[in-house]
Order: sequence, then C-alpha cells, then structure tokens
Amino acid sequence: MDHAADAHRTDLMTITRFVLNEQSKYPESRGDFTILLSHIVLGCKFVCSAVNKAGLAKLIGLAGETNVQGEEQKKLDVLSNEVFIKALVSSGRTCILVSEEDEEATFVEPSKRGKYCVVFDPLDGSSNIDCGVSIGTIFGIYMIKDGGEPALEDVLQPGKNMIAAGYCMYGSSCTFVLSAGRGVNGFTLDPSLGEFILTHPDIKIPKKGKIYSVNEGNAKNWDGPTAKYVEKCKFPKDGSSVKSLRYIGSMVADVHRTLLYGGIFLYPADKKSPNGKLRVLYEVFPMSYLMEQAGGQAFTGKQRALDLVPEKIHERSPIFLGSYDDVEEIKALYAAEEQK
Ligand code: AFP
Repeated sequence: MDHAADAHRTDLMTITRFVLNEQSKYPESRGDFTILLSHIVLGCKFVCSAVNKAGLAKLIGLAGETNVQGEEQKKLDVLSNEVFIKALVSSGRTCILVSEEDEEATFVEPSKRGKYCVVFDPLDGSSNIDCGVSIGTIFGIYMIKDGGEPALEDVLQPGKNMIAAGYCMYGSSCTFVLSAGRGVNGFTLDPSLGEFILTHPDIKIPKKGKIYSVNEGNAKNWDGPTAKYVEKCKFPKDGSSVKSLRYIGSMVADVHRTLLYGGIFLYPADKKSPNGKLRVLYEVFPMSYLMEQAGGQAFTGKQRALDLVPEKIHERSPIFLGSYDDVEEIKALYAAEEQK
C-alpha cells in the first residue's frame, strides 16, 4: 500500500486553505484578501453551475425568452455580471469595480467599502456559450492608491501594480488559476465537494513552445512583424521545427493551454483595429501578470504589457504573450521594424 500517495489524496489543499497558508506568512495581514478571494470563488462556482446547465436551460427557454414559470431568462453573461457585482460588493472589501459588461465603473457605497479595486470580465468568450466550448472569468485586483476617496485613477494603474490576478475556466473541468505575486497555482473544482483543490502547484510555462495561437482570418490586415512571425511558425528557414496552430477564440482557454503547454498567444493590432481587440484592464493585464509570474513574457508590440498605463477603463491593446523565448522572437521583429 502506498501510504505517501494515500496521505496526499486525503490531505486536500483547498483554495481557502492555500490562501490562508500564504496569509500566515504576513503577520500584519488581517485576512481581507482571503475574504475577497472567497467571494470571487463563490461567483466562479455560481457561473460554473450556470454554464453547465446552459445547454439544458435551452429545453426550458432561451436566454431573452420567458421560461415555463413565466420568468424571463437572463443571458448568461448578464447573469454572471450581476452575480460577481453582488458577491464583490457584499464582501465588504472592495471600493471600485470595473466589469466588461458595464460601461461605467461601479463605486461601492461607503458603508460597504474596502481597500481593493477589482477589474473583471465575468464571462469572456461568450460567443462560444451556445456551442459548449470553454469560456471563463478573468480578474485583476489593485489596492486603492491611498486612504482617500476612491477615484478612477485607482484602476487606471499599470498592470505591474496589480496585487493579484487570475481566471476561472469553465471547460471539461472547472479550473481556477491564481497568482498573488508569488508564482502561479491552479485549482480544480471537485463538484462532489464543491471545493477548488490544488491540482497544479507552482505552474511554470515551458521556456519555448511548439504552438502558436492567433485568429489567422485577420492575416490580410496584419503589420509586418506579426506577418513575419506567423510565416516563420509555418515555414521556418533556420532549421527549427514548424509550430502547430491552435485557436479556440476564447482567451481563457487559449491562454490556459499556452500556460500549461507553452507557445505563444497573439491578438495583434491590424489595419482595421489599430489597438487590437482585447481589453487592457481585464484581459491583457491579468493574463500578462500570470504569464510573467509563470516565467513567460507579455509584450504589446511596443513595450512590456504590464508597463502600459491605461487612460480609459475599456481601453484595448495588442498583445503577444507566452513562452519566454517565443515572445523574445516577436520582440526582436518589432525592434528590427523600428530600426528601419
Ligand atoms: P467574445 O466574448 O465576443 O466571444 O470574445 C472573446 C474574446 O474577447 C477573447 O476571449 C478571445 O481571445 C477573442 O475575443 C477572440 O476574438 P476573435 O473572434 O476576433 O478571434
């Protein structure tokens, strides 16, 4: 009998236990972050359950229609947003919330305020919902700048100032990936326990990968360096192997694969969208933060992604992120273009 393996199987490291362990390394900590995180985790569990039922829900009424009880079905992304806003406000630890779903930032009323600002996309990849492809929630956390009144400047900070970031992927399993600035850890939801269990400790992205991930349908509008990079992935002239193309069109799923298998994810600028498509605060920054924490890199085509200072809450930026060496190659191509 393998007692060591048995002990491992029965000694479950839940996400709350993990964060409490981390917290105990900081004697001055009052547990606010742990409480905030438990509310984010609750939101993710709710969305996971709603996503799992989405196909079934079609039997009793489509989103936007009325179900058999005469209640209107809320669209999953609208519902997810409401759940997260309520969970975050009720944590009593937040002061400003920026959601992909809401044009304006939410300023939490003074009696429920705390010191954290949360930027999030409650359900990213929503065009994939109806065909059951993996989708996810992405979030980043800032600390309010000083003790004064919360202001928009508190969330218009460079990504490097985030104190934590993560995502939850609703796929064949429900996976929560988190970094609070000391590496990246992955947890998988055990549906029978209703708990996220540490399954991917200290994730490190391979230094170089064999996969590139991009929407090639936009190729005719790409700039020189992006076009050259993708050409090299397919027709390398330096003796290196060709790369495989994988593209789901759901950032959480594409980034999750990149983090575990290595490679590069690109959403570049193009002639039609000079700033790319992805949003700085709740797509580019959290994923860049995780990549750097896992030993990879994230680059905008001009600079380190986490150095960007957003001017607007829904601002967009091109992004290239993934394995250290792969991002290094695209950086060299942009640097060469600048020299011209
Ligand atoms: P949707 O939420 O509209 O499905 O967009 C998803 C997304 O923001 C991100 O998750 C994907 O990486 C990216 O857009 C896919 O964009 P393209 O469809 O243009 O490739």
